[in-house]
Amino acid sequence: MTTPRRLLLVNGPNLNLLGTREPAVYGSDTLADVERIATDAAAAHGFDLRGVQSNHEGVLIDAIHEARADCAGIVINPAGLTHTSVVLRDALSGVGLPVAEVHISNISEREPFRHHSYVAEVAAVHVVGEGVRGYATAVDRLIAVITGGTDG
Ligand code: CA2
Repeated sequence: MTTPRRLLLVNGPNLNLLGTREPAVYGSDTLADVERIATDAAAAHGFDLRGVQSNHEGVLIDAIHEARADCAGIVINPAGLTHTSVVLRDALSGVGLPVAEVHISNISEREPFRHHSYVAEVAAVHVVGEGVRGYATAVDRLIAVITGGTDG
């Protein structure tokens, strides 16, 4: 089977509130802006992108499972689930697709409870602290992993 030229973008709990508060930490862009940034970055490589955001862990896990059917990789900001969720990590490792983990803020420079990521070990790409532009970085680097750096 040929590799599909599609990515799944997963945004975890509370990221639907982006742009509404805490601009000093997360900036003023909205979730729609994030999805546009990631979609444009993917399109520059001839990929399309399906975005999902949910405040419910099971919805995110179902979307990750469904990606096996038609996606070549997953870009994920697990939000607070980063620091708590073994089941999200198991879903990502279970589908076996390459994963890029992205965080808007630099989690290693924030409160100690944000320093550990359950997802980090199953991700091939890690982007932190670049703001919402980090989603474009994550897309670029994940596509390089998928295509072996040839973009083809
Ligand atoms: O820096 C990131 O991208 C985070 O994944 C964001 C999570 C946080 O729990 C992680 O430690 C780091 C928080 C997502 C909620 O974002 C909001 C944004 C604006 C207003 C309210 C929540």
